[in-house]
Amino acid sequence: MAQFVPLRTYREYPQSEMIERAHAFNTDIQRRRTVREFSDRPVPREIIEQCLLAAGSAPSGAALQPWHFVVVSDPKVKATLRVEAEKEERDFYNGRAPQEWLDALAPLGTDENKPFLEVAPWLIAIFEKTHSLLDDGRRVKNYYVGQSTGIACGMLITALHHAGLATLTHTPSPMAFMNKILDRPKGERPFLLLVVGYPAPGVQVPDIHRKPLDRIATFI
Ligand code: IYR
Repeated sequence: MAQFVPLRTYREYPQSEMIERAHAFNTDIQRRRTVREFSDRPVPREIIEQCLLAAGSAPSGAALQPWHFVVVSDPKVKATLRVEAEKEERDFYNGRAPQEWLDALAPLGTDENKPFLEVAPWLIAIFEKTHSLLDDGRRVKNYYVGQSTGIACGMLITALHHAGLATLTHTPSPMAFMNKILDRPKGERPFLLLVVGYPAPGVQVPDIHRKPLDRIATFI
């Protein structure tokens, strides 16, 4: 049965303040860049926890929250993830990926070496769940699992950026090894592996640019 409570958290701003906030947020989020070299400087767990709670507030199909985050700081687990990811990536870069895909990746300068999986203080493995276990013990199907988990990941990346951390959305493919290493059941599919930490000192990023508004949006 549906049960409702008053919406107490919504906050309206004067229009001028809304415009200012929209500009300020865009300016700040435009500073976000994916980095592929991380510092080993430690990052307090409390920051990760708060960002995960922010991510967990994402909208989801039937509000079933079809995601699970495995947060890794154990050096042994990170080392194992690196070994397994690099195995897949070696195959990817040496035959599995079609030339067209490798050409698309060329501007990013990526290769099969993934030292960041051991260097960065935190790895967050995100799993999408085909089913949820309700509080009453019933197992139910989840809906819009990819969209929901994608939104949660976007919010996680945004929250981490807002906190002052850098991320790398890493998608070793295939990612089945993540279930084994991180002990997740079959009903949870690896979605992505987020690398989190401070950027390495002096890190460089690809000289790529974001599309202007008229190439990403149409107003009708
Ligand atoms: N998974 C590989 C390849 C890769 C694919 C895409 I699409 C990227 O945007 C970046 C990399 C890797 O992580 O190197």
